[in-house]
Amino acid sequence: MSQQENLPFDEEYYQPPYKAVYRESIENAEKFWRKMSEELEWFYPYEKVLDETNAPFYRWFSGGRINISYNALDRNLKSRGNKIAIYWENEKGENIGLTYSQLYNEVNRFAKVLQDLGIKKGDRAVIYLPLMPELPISMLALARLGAIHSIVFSGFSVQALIDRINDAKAKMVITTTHTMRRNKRVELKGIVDQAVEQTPSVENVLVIKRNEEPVMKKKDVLYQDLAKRTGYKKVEVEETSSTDPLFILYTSGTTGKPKGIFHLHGGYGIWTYLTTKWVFDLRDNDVFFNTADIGWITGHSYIVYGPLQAGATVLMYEGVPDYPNPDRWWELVEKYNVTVFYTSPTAIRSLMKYGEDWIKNHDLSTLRILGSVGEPINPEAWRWYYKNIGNSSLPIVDTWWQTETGGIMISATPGLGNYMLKPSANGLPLPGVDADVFTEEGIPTNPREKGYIVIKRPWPGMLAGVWNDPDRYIKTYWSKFQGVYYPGDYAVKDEDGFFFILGRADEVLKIAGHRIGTREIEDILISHPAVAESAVIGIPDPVRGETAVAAVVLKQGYTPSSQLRKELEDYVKKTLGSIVIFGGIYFVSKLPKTRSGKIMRRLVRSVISGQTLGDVSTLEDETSVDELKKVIEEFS
Ligand code: 6R9
Repeated sequence: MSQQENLPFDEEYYQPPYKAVYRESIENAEKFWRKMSEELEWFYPYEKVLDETNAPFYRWFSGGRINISYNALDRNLKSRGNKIAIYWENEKGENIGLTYSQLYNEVNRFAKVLQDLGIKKGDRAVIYLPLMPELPISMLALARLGAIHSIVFSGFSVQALIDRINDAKAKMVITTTHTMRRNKRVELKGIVDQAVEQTPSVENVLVIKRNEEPVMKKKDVLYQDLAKRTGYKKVEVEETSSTDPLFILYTSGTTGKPKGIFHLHGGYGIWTYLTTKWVFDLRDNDVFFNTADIGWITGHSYIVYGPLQAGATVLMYEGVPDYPNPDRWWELVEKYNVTVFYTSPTAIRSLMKYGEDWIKNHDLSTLRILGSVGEPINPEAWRWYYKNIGNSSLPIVDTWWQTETGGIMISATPGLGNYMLKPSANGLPLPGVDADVFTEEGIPTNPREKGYIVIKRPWPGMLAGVWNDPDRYIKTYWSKFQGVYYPGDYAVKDEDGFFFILGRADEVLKIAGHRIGTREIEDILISHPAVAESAVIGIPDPVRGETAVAAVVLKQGYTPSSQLRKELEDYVKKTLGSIVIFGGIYFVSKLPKTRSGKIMRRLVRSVISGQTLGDVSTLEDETSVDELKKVIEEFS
């Protein structure tokens, strides 16, 4: 980013202790992690820092007993009982504040209700809730019992819910009637009702009542009824082992079937706690506003588990940034004296278009650190954020990480004195993160040469595996290069060791920062009666980062029309979720394929984005490419 000349990026901005801490974490790993783990409370000490006997199924702090919900609540009760843990506000300005002791009480009451419904250690429950207080409450309650939560983002729809419930064999679904978006009602329970018709493992649907009477179905139980009967009682915390699963979060990969990434109480607990402190530097008087949804990993780790274990105050906002006006977030920053603000490049770009007047009327002077996550941030958005929200003086931590990594891996670390920012760079690896960039052949690239980012040793926040699919775990993450973790992103590293993440190296899209696989969209498209075949690719979008474009072959008897195009779009949104945003659907009579019949998505992408085709020697029928070109020309 050429406009950042005034930014500090020379040696003197390496304040201690980042360098020393990083060096210690690599050279003296065992001792380092022993020391770090002492900051949390253990029921029983672990035997081994890192158990490598079943690599790559590495296990951290094995033999120990620790519970993340206990560390977030019980541990903080003693010193911070009366401190606000969670502020919540919605579009209308309705709000509540829960202190650590109130949150503790709510979580215990919720846990008792769950227990009475037969939920016990190891059981899975799917949570399908908007950003309402019961979302973190139910997570922490399940974790308290040693049960495993799997949150499905409320922007997903019926099919996505069915697939996740069935893969996890969830015993329970926790939901509510609806949420409000731009003053419009968004139905949730109706979607659950449809889904549970196809999910035999579900015994109960626990319905949380909001301001309307839910229509109850046969498996439904009303939370408020049970909670009233239960009252506020303490529920014994389950002394889970470090290696017991805490949650499964489904994420997209290169096939149509989402992967159940699962994380464990010990390693994930320590990683989210430490990274919260290292990156966001949270102290006792901070108010942390993370605009992510808890349905994605960013919310799991940095609305709930990291900040609450660190004893911080978080702000949760149920609504969109530009309703009722485009200053909704700045209003909240001012009202709650937010000090650390974390958002996505897409959100920044969507607010840029409204101009700066919406910011000027608000006092943002409490802010001290800004963050970005989810996709690479483009220079214009960075500059706008830095200048208008950061008053040309605040550090922007551009945090690179993934569902799989549990927490932030590469970023500046103000909590360790490292404020060093470089144009377009994510920053340096966090302590314990042994990152590098490899060529296709698996050797380190030269400085500034593009390659694949890799992590060369296990770290505590790493995924424990893919639920029900150990082979996929090995194949996806540990097979491209021998013995190192492969995240699937392109990157470069410069001569000072700074990493620049360039984007996905696989068939995964980031639409408005939301991760979705092209194959998942293809699978839904071909389940529509009119569609015979489809190839979905991503194209750049000025606001959303990327959108999905589909080339579709229709079945006999169907003819292309703008009406059918609209119908397919709606069908995908209704079935998979509203997060899928199309940049175009093109009807063709055949797709470019190899002689062995494989769809050549690379060629579809080249044609649609107007790039040169590259190697076409395996293409079976060149007219397929010509036709697609023609269709696109006609369309535009
Ligand atoms: C946390 C999260 C992971 C993918 C990741 C990468 C992209 C995330 C980024 C970034 C550049 C950043 N990504 N943060 N790219 N700069 N600061 O987003 O998790 O939804 O699993 O997505 O997002 O491509 O591989 P997840």
